[in-house]
Amino acid sequence: MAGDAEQPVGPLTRAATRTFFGAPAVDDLDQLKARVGFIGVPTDQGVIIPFIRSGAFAGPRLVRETRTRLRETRPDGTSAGWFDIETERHYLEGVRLADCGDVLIAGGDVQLSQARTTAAVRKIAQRGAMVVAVGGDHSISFPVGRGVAEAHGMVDVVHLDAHPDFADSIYGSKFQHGSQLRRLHELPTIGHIAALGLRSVDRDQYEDMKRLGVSFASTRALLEEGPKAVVDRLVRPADNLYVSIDIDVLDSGLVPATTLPEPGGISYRQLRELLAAIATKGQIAGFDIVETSAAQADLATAMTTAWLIIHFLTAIFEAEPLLRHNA
Ligand SMILES: [Mn+2]
Repeated sequence: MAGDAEQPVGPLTRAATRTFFGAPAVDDLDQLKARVGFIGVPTDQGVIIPFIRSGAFAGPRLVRETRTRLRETRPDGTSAGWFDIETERHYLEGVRLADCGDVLIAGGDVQLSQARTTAAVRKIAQRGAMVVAVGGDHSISFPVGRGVAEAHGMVDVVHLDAHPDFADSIYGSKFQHGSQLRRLHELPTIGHIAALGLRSVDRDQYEDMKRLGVSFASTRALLEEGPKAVVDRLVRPADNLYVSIDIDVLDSGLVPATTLPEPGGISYRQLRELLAAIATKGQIAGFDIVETSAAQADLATAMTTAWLIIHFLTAIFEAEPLLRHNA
């Protein structure tokens, strides 16, 4: 009955600042004890303005604000997981997640921001957590991948993107969102690289990838061969893998609020298949998901980003017993 003071009305408030999927916030990385450590990297200083609009700084906030099925935390601090009606199974239950906050970006000082990003990520990885970095523009994958690689000694990289991001430099800059894969390639801690889902590529970057031993598959190859066959052909089994997901690998119709939307991309289902196949090739030491932008703010893109994180984590944890069995 309306106005009945005895009626329970449930919780009255919720925390002002939402964390990724409701995971407990961890302020002191030295105290981190989690299987998965989320970190926001809210910068778009790598976007090649003015030709491309910035706005990807907002990615971590947009994803934190989404509401998916993976949102509760049990009293012991582990995740309550999520139920998937398609398989009639519950996933990620009991996994300890943590939101490590955002890297403190130093406006106007890309080198300092990148040094902080690497140091934060290295610490999360050294504490034994899988790093899940939410960008930000794609330039963050260099400092994030570097931090993961330093913590593990060596990682192979899988780059999922409509673009190769393999330019040595663009307009005189080596640290924007079209060169981070090239910078990773130069590190002694980075092993084999596979770039999948390419469809908007300069010829010189295509030649450089061939010359420097980067494996690659076009969007067309993914569509014709199927995601699993491409992964089996190009992604080598490895002890540790770093996966970089540019949301623009998807068809632009699915991610209208990404920084540089490209038509003719793969579907959400095909990307899930791709990620599930990659998860069987080796332990995922970390992954990033980038270029969710507020330039054309769109909840659909943020929801796509959030669900991809959940679906990839699910695939990783489903693949882990198989990896142990094969070892
Ligand atoms: Mn990219």
